[in-house]
Amino acid sequence: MTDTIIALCTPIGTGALALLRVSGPDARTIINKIAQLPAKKQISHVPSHTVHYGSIIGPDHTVLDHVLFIIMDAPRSFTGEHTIEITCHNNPFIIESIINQIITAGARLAQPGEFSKRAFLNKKIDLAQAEAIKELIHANTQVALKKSLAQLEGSFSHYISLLEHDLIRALAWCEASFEFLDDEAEFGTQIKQALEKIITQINTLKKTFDIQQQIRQGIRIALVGSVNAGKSSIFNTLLNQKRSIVTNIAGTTRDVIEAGLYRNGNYWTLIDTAGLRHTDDIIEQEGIKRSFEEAQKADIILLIFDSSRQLTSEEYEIYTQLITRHKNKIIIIKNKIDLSETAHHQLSALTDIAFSCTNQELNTQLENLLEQKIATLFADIQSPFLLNQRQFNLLLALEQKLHEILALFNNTIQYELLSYQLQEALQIISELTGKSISEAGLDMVFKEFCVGK
Ligand SMILES: Nc1nc2c(ncn2[C@@H]2O[C@H](COP(=O)(O)OP(=O)(O)OP(=O)(O)O)[C@@H](O)[C@H]2O)c(=O)[nH]1
Ligand SMILES: [Mg+2]
Repeated sequence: MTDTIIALCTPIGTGALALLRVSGPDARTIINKIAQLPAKKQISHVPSHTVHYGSIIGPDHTVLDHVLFIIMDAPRSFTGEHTIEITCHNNPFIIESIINQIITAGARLAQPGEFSKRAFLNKKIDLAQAEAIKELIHANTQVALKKSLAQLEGSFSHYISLLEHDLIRALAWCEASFEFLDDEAEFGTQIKQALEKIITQINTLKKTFDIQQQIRQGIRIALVGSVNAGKSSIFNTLLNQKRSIVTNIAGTTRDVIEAGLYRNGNYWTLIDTAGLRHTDDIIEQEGIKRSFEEAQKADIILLIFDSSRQLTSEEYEIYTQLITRHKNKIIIIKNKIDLSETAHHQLSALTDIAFSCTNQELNTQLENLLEQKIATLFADIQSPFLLNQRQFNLLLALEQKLHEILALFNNTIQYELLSYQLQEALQIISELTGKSISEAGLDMVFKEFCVGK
C-alpha cells in the first residue's frame, strides 16, 4: 500500500456534483501539485480535517474546475491512510481531465473495492463490515438496508466473536484437562455442550440463507392466468403506466415483461406473462412455458381470472394445479367485476379479491393485500443477518468440523486430538472475520465491489 490511488466514487451522469477520492501516503503531495487555493494557501500545509475551496489546474495552467478539497490525514479517514476527497462538477469531461491530472501527478487508478480493502488492511473495519458495505450499496429493501447497516456497525462480527469466545473456552477446558486429569469427564461434558450450542446457532443462520434473496433483491410478483383475463391491464394499473400492451385479442402478451417500483421500503418487480392456454403456435408455447417458470420463481403470484366467463375444463385444471402447487404465495384475483358475472364461476369461492381495472379504490385494496402478503413473507424470515455465499460456505465448513469433533466423544477422548481439531475450527472462524485470510481470498471478496468503494 505504498502507492496512492484515485477513483470516482459517485456514478457518472446524475446530479450536479461528483466525488473523487485520493488515498495513500502521497495524497497531499500529489494534490498540492495540481491545486490552487486562495491567498496562496498550500494543500500540503493546511490542517487536517478541514475543507478548502479552490481550483484544479490542468496542463497549460488552465483551470479545469472549481472544487472543494476535504483533507483527512491518516489514521482518521475511511481507509486509514492520508485521504483527500474532491467534490467537482459532475461532467464526464471535467472528471476525466481531473483524474488524468492526478494520475500525471503520481497517483494510479484504484481497482474495484480497493478503498475498502485498504480500510480492512489498516484495521479500520473487519471483513464482515467490508462485506456489509457492499450489501448496503445494493440493498433493495428497507429490511436489507437495516441489516446491512447493523452489520456495518459490527453486529455480525460481534455474533461471530461470541461463537469464537465459546470455542476458545472449549479449547481452554481441553488444555486444562491435560493438567487436571481428575476433572477430565467434567471438562468433556462442558466442551460437548459448548459445541452443540454453536451448531444450533449455525443451523438457525443456515435455515434462512435461501430466503434472504427476497430481503436483498426485493419481491418478485408474477401475474399469471388465462389469455384475456386482464393480466397486462392489472400490471399497468399497479405500475401506474401503460407499460404492457393491452388488447381484446387473446394471446396479446407473448413474452415475459418486467418492471420495477419502490413501495413502502421494498422493491417490487412486477412480471407480466403470456396467458395460459393450449396453442399450436410455437412462439406462444414458449411464452407459456416461461409463464410457468416465472410462477415458480416468484415470491408472490397474482393468479387472475375473468369473472365474466367460465373457465374451460382445461383452464380449470391449470388453475387448480397452480393453486395446489403454490398455495402459500398465491393471491387469487377475480377480475372484470364491472361486467356481469357468470353464474357459479368455478373459482368464485377461492377468490381473495374481487377486482376491476376501472375502479381506483379496488387498486388501493389490491396494493394493501400485496403489502400484507409481503409483511407475512418477511415475518417468516427471522435471520438476524444477511449472509453472503462466502460466509455461508464457511459456516457450513465450521458445522462439519464441529460434527467431526463431536464424533470424537463416541470413543475414549484423546484430548490432544480434540485440542488440535478445536484449533482447526477456530481457524475457520478467523476466516469469517478475516483475521486470517489468504491474499487470494481477500481478492475474491473485494473484486465484487465497484470501483470507488
Ligand atoms: N371491463 C373490463 N375489461 C377489462 C378489465 N381488465 C381488462 N379488461 C379488458 O380485457 C381485455 C384483455 O386485457 P389484457 O390486460 O390484455 O389481458 P391479458 O390477460 O394480458 O391477456 P393476454 O396478454 O392475451 O394473455 C382488454 O380488452 C382489456 O381492456 C376489467 O377490469 N374490466
Ligand atoms: Mg397480456
